Amino acid sequence: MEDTLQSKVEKIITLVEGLSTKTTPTSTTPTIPTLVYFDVIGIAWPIRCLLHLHNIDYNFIAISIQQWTYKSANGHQPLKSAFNNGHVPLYIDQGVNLNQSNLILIYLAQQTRMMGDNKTEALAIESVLLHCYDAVFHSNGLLSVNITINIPAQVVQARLDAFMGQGDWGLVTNGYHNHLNAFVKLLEANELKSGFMVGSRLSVADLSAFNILCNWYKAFDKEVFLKEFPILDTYIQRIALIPGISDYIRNKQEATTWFDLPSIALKLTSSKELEGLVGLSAEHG
Ligand SMILES: N[C@@H](CCC(=O)N[C@@H](CS)C(=O)NCC(=O)O)C(=O)O
Repeated sequence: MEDTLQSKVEKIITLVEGLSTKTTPTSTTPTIPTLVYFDVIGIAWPIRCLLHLHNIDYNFIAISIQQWTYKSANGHQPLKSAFNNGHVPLYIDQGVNLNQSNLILIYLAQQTRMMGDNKTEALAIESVLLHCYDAVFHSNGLLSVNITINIPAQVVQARLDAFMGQGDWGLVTNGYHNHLNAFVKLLEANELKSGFMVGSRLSVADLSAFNILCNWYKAFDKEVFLKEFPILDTYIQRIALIPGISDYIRNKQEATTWFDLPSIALKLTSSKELEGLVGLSAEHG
């Protein structure tokens, strides 16, 4: 018999609680890492791409929006409550239990030599990671602009206007442009002019910047991105051509950038929005 939504949610909760209560490794801590996230690209793309680049095997527990938003009789979302901070991603291996995306990235980058070649580069990389975070979550970040569910239409429109730089709040914050101008400055601040965000080689800063620039911003508004930020387009095209990354984009990455339900968001809801962003085509369905 097919699992009901409730029983599926209960199973995932048992799984997650079994993992997340272990702050130190025990005999039952999984021997291969586990990553829990939504079944979308979202903010887990750089984590998953890094694991792919380094051939690190891991269990992926994918959560759907229906499972996440499932409410029990008391009106609570039981799955959300299973996470210490009420959010995903969650990453667990024999050494750590991390519930913050940037921490997961830094931890994995340290294990895989993707955190630069010295302390100065490591700080510059963190700075890029923090900016990537701002571009999604900070006021006028793309997430709050994109999400529409349960938000009155006027508020959705006002957020969008500000994000696109229109109206008083848009002029003050410079929305979209502020976020992307900062990426241009970060790229130009690399004195080595290597084409990477930091230093002379690929780092986790490039994985995170690629995700935000390509899968979020370019997918959200291709026209503005191409017209006003050609430097950033050249950058993402170059990063996409790195063999392990092309392989990840073509063969592994999930079909959607966000939830596959148009009623939830303005854009970034379907695999179509990912097509042609970097001149590679997906080889899977
Ligand atoms: N600071 C956290 C924020 C994570 C976060 O907000 N994740 C979103 C998905 S991208 C989430 O859990 N959304 C569902 C919710 O907050 O209920 C991190 O970077 O990991």
